[in-house]
Amino acid sequence: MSGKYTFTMIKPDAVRAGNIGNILAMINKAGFRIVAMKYTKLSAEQAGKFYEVHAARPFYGELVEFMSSGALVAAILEKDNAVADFRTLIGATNPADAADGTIRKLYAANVGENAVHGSDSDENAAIEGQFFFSGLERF
Ligand code: 3AN
Repeated sequence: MSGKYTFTMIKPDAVRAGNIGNILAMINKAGFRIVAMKYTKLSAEQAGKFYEVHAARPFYGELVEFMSSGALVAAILEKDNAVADFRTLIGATNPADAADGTIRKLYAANVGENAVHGSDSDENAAIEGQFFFSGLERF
């Protein structure tokens, strides 16, 4: 079982498509509580830093360009078993492989522009949350 917190972003593709409200509704319905949230935009430098762990991957340049291409919604979410349950809710990285009813199945176009981010471990959830939010922005 994972811990109580995860970190998410509603990515620029989903923002452009007008799906912020639909995705937040699914997150609420699945039982996650919003601890922190902001609507913001990353510079290419900031997106590069956020995805530093993927720097050696062939899609890194494309990923940084996409994640800095428009506004996004960043949030810290709370629920028992948050990391694992949130990854179940969003579905597989590639929407073609995502289960029916998942956020990516419903709203993602392809593996690169896949609508939402979800932390892959408790440790990364903490690091990613700190990237966007101070202690004063958490409730
Ligand atoms: P996830 O977001 O499901 O944890 P990761 O951590 O493997 O997936 O990848 C991080 C992000 O990199 C993905 N959300 C996606 O935007 C992008 N990505 C992953 N694999 C590819 C790929 N094969 N081609 C393009 N972009 C990719």
